[in-house]
Amino acid sequence: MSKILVNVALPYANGPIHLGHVAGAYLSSDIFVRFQRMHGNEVMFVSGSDEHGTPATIAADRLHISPKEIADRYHKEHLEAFRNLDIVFDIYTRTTYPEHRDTVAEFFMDFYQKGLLSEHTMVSPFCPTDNRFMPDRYIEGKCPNCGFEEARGDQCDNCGKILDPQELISPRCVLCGTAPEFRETKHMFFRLDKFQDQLIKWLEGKDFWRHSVLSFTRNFIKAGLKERPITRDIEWGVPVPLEGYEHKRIYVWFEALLGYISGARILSERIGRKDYWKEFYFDPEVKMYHFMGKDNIIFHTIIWPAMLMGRGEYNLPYMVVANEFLTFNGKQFSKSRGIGYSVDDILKLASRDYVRYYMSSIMPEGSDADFSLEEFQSRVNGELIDKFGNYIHRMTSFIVNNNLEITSSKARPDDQDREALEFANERIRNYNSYMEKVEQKKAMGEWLELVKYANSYFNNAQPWRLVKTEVDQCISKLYHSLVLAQYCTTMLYPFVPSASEAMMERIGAAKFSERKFTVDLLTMDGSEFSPVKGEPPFEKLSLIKENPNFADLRIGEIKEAREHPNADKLYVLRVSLGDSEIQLVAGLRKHYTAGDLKGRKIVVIANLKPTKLRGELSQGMLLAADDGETVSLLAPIEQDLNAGDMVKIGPYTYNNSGKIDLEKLRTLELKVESSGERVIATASLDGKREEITAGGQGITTHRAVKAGAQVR
Ligand code: B3M
Ligand code: ZN
Repeated sequence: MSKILVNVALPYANGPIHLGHVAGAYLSSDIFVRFQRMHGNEVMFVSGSDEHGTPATIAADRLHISPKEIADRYHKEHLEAFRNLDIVFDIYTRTTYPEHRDTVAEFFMDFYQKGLLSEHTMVSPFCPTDNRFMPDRYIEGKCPNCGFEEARGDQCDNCGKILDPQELISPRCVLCGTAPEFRETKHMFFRLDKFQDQLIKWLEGKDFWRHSVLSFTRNFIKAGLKERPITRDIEWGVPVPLEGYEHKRIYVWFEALLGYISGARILSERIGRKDYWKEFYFDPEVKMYHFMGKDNIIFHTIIWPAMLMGRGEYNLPYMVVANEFLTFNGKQFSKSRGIGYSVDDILKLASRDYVRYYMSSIMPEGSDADFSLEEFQSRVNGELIDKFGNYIHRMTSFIVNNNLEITSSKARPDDQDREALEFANERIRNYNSYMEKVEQKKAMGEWLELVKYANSYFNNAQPWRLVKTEVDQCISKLYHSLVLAQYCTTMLYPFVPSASEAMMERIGAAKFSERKFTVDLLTMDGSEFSPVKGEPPFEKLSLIKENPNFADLRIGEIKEAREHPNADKLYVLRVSLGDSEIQLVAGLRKHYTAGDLKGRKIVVIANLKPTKLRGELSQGMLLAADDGETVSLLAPIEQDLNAGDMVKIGPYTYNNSGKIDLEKLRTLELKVESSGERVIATASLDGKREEITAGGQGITTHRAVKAGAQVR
């Protein structure tokens, strides 16, 4: 039995956990931990919320709430999302915990006293309107490289070029539009350059790492390591324990990495073993694994080991595992554009077992993987259900229906049985080796091989024929079949824990009921069974039904509102749909002033047949609720959506079926219904009442209207 430390990248607490995160690091690490524990190893499994940094403040600014409120909301949501996928850490820490601040101060001062920090003056963007230094990401302007108008101060999202805000053409503050001044400001730098040789030496023994991780890291070091600023002119972050730095904070990445240690320390306190964490960080026998998405590699293979080297007595990572990206029908996940699934979204469509099964089978280990609902459905139905679940269901039902008592003493292994067990042991050896190397997709392949073999073993044995004439032979065949089922279920456990537990109960594996999942279940000796009968264990997925949503609903932004020249109740609006603009004619002059409308985020039907209203073209329709007294435009609950973002009806985005007329639109019976203290918009689609949502959040009205009000 050995100790293993598993640290998983701390997700930014600023948006929903989506399947890209799950595929990137979180599912892999959970599978690895369950496998190691099955082999009797003592694992400490740490992750948590990375709550500081510009991602949190950008989200907070957009929602006009504090970064702390953002962090509180998403920390809770993330923990929930992981638990709902059976991803259970020993601690899911927070970088806003006071113990984290103390750990950061301890490391910072240790480096300061050792001369591993140096102070330099930098030139940073200062916004005279906001009267504060702005993080580079808060400055945008024209990219000097490609001319993109909204390039960010740290990187141009269009051409990917790393930028310095001073390179931007006509830079402006994203919050207020003011042109920034570039002022001098002092910061502390971590002397990463001092670790160049030590890191190269440490990497020599890492040829078992994934090629992409090792080569990316070696190339980065070869380019020459430079000292890196680890303080920032920001308000939201971990304080800097230095005179004169009261208004500065620690750079988010430098402190977030220390979340692994502060998390381990907090866990130790919680379990009443204050020094337990030291057993994992100071014992050179302990293997430290890191799991993260590929955009976090350098922080974990260069900065983090250097920080640990800087302290001297800490273990260094044994293996850094980075998966590639998950795309959705070929596109990157985008909450606002309705591409891909958050964990909450996908669990509305399928159980955690099915999601884990499919995600494990497409794990982006060596290259990006693509998630498709079609493949999700076919893999779950065709493999987990048809090959695994139904096989166990048929076998256990047969045994119970025929009142057969299956014991190891009645096993009479013949050549075929010995061959079957040899085949199984070969699969198990490969499975264990792949799992140790974190090649989990290949390990799953071994599982599927054995499941298919076990199916044909059971069918070839034809127990339904044997039971009539050779009961002993029948019992012996069924015993070996139950052993194969025990092996398959045990191998599946790290991937699909809940379903595996249910299947173990179904076959009535005695060793399981005593000790749950241990590697001992992968040997035949001592295996006894008391199978039970039950309903078919799994229900087939039928996700790919015709998408009935014919309405192209979008978030729009009113750019301009002018009075209609020939109608005193109508406005002519210019509305942005992100990458396009449309003109709408709307009868809102009795309910809104033009100034009230400008800049407002609304919901638009973008595929209504165009028409002329009193001579003015109207290319769509905006949605407003009217309860007979008050008229209110529909609006997203939180304003952090962009013009053009998709609006779903239930789980469906627009099915691209083309232009519709008002009569067709009316079949949606759009209205607002009460939901807590507000109303939310709903529609009738395919005979079901569905909620209308955008970016995972509901659509409401910005004025109080009565529940039941029609939307037109
Ligand atoms: N929060 C980056 C990310 O969420 C960062 C990981 C920190 S691990 C210490 O992608
Ligand atoms: Zn500003």
